[in-house]
Amino acid sequence: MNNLDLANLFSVTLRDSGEIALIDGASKKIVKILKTGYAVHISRMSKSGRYLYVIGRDARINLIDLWMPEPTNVAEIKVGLEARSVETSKYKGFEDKYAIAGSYWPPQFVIMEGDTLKPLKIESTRGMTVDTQEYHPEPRVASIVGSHYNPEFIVSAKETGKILVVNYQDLNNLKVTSINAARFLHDGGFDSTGRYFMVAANASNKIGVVDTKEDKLAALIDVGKIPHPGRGANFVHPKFGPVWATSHLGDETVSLIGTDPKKHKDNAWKVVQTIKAQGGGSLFIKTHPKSKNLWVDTPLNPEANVSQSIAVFDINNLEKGFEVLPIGEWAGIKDDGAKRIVQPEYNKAGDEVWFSVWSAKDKISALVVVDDKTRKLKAVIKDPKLITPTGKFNVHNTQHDVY
Ligand code: DHE
Repeated sequence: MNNLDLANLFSVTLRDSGEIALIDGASKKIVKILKTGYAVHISRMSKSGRYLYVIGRDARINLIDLWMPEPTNVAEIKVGLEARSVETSKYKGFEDKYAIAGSYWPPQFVIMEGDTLKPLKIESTRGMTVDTQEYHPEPRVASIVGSHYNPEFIVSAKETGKILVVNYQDLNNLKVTSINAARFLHDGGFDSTGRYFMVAANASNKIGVVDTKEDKLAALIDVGKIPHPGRGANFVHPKFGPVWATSHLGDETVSLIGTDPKKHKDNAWKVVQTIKAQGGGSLFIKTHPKSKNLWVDTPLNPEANVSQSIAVFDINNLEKGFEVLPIGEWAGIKDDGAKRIVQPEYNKAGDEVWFSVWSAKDKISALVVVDDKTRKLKAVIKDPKLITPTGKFNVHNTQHDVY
């Protein structure tokens, strides 16, 4: 019921104001700012692209209907006291039907009606740890993805190190497959085919791989120190074939893992190459199927020149090393804000990359848009309303798991 180019809309987390900004990808104009939960965290899209789900750290979920005359908050729920993740059912026949949210406290996940947020099923994550098999009273729910291969949600329980595959076909006779991975599961995403879920067991320095077709652990891979992929980056390596990459909080490396057990069997589920980026303190890494660039941020690095810039690699010539782009400088912010550069996110076409310039709440922040081909500055989005922008979620890319 509106004329917005919804597929290229960005939902931008305004962390410290507890809001999201919807920004039009072409004009870079703020379409609307909506109130959300406290210290708002991530946005996810329903399969059809109609519903946008936003979760705050206070476990408040906002359901925003993008198809109304103007995108509007149509439902709200608090699923607990503290939470980080929300996802929606994406399997054929269940598009937009269910939403799921995982909480840190209480240790549980909640399955809801996708279009009303009416809670249908609450399940505890309490149980035994994978290694010592001791009872853990409060395993927090970290990342959740919606399977493309089965009517299932894949739920990572942090402290037990278990990945719960929750079948939503029959909520009264709920089937949950519990897969042993490794402790301290955190963030992750799919490989390029959408079949394998790659999740960081961060303090175990491992990536777990779940085959979401067979509901089995495909591998547990040692990587660098404290992997933090976000959803990771998928690309075709000139030598090793399809890979998925993660950067790390605890060191400067980027681990590339082979993800094609059919055509590149010898490389599958192995670190085929390790490259060095600017430093530790990396949170997110990104590329796009149409791009030849691999972007690695370092917002938590103690050196200002590192946290305020971005490293970019040429996928076809990784050995060459990286180029550093001074995104913080490009934002043209004169005051002494932290200006941490965080979370590269592509537009729908895959020809521009958006970065957040994340300053303190009372300082000026911005979004900087870079032309992907030329690596030159394309636009700076500044507005007093853009308070502490961090995560950005392009509707099309989030809807279709493009990353
Ligand atoms: Fe996040 C994803 C938890 C701090 C920005 N963050 C995630 C996910 C988890 C998580 C479990 C995966 C969700 C999913 O995919 O279902 N984050 C936590 C924390 O526990 C932690 C470390 C501490 C806290 O106090 O919450 C934390 N996160 C942060 C930040 O400080 C960041 C940088 C800024 C902010 O806005 O809060 C931040 N986290 C993000 C973003 C994603 C995310 C942008 C989604 C990335 C993506 O590309 O999908």
